[in-house]
Amino acid sequence: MATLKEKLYEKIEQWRPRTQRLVKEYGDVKVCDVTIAQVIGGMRGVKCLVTDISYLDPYEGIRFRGYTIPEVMEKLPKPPGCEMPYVEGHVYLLLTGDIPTENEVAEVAEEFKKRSQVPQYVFDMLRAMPRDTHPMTMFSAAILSMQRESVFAKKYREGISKMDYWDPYFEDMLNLLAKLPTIAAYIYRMKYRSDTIIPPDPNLDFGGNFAHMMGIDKPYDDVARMYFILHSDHESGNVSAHTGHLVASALSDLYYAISAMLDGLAGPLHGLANQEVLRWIQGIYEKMGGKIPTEEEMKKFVWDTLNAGQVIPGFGHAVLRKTDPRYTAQREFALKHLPDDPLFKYVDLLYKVVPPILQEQGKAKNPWPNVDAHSGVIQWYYGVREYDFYTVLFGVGRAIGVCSNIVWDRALGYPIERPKSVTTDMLEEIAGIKKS
Ligand code: NMX
Ligand code: MLT
Repeated sequence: MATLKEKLYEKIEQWRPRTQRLVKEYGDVKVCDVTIAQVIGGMRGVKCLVTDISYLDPYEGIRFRGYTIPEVMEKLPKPPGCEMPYVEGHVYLLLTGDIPTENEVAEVAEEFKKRSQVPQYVFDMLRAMPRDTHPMTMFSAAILSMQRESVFAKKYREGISKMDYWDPYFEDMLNLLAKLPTIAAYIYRMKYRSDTIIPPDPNLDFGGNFAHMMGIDKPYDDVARMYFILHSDHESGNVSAHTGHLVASALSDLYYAISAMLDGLAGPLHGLANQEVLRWIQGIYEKMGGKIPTEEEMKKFVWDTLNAGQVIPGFGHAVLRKTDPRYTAQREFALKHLPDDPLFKYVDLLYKVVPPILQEQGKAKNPWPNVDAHSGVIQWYYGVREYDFYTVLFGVGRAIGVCSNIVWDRALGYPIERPKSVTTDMLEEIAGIKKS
């Protein structure tokens, strides 16, 4: 059996000529026009990034390596007796584009096991931070603190060929991903469980071990697997993926890039929206004295939030124009495992009342729920009620996709990212409202 690295190299060798040919022979072919609204408006819809790891269709949602979420969940191997696939298998899929066999999954699991020991200085550093530091700050700092471990940074200093950059990035990827569940669970137990740390169990898979270190029983292992897979990748333009890609384009190593990508994920318009959803729902819950609001009462809460100039967290999207299939996957899980949970009933009610209100208000281009509208409810149900922590879970998952993308960025020799800016004067000239 070819190892993951051999298989990856084979794929890279096959892929390189396609990229090289496009640049050499078709480099002048136009991909799209760019309007002034796009230049000012966050580059929405500008096609200027390449990834083959996932693609986001506005109406269908995400496909990982060509597979929809239900297909990924069905095709990837699962631990015995579990509902959700091995995260290790998803790592294999994102990197190679192939559905792995059980043996290939076991190989990734073994690699993670060998590389999972977190250096003691990471824990020492976390313990030196004020305990009320946001968990995302802790998570990002923990990863940055390990930068000295980077294989790529060392190889670069020694003088490695550009064609081989992907190899030490791949080593950094496995070394880093292997440690993330332990670091995340450590932050959780240190901050929110009276500093009672649960050591890893080397016999468990990525998701199972995370659930074990969180101290939460089955089926939380499946929740963890589902969560990490669903959040892994969302093509390249979202803030976290784009930040990781951008930082690594300067040949900053993966520790720098993943720490930076987490900093982008920590914004309330991006990954932090999952904690904002819970905070917002809790506010309603308190006002209602714990009762489920009627449809009319809920509509009033939604309008009050909009009229106060705030966004409804968990709704809207820069690309999607339909309900996020990641939301649907979590909704299906909730319908099966927690149909009577009061918080689920809130989310269910919001699914009913928010889209027509956003449509009536007429501002949001997408009135439908995104992934963040649902994720907190499931965590809450299984006892993870400290919603500040939710974005860390998103971050563990997102690291898998962003690392895979960065390995491929280096394999295909993508250059340093450097778009061009213009001045307002120049835009006015282009618009014809000002003469030069
Ligand atoms: N509630 C209220 N207003 C909204 C919402 C919403 N959920 N979504 C968009 N709008 C507003 C938006 O603020 C903007 O207003 P204005 O013209 O006053 O600036 C207008 O509608 C047009 O925005 P769009 O073009 O529809 O959205 P955009 O692509 O700029 O932003 C989001 C996308 C996701 C940032 C935006 O929909 C939002 O703020 N949603 C709430 C926060 C959220 O759930 N974020 C998580 C996204 C998923 N993730 O994990 O990252
Ligand atoms: C994501 O998963 O990154 C979010 O849905 C945001 C996006 O795709 O823009």
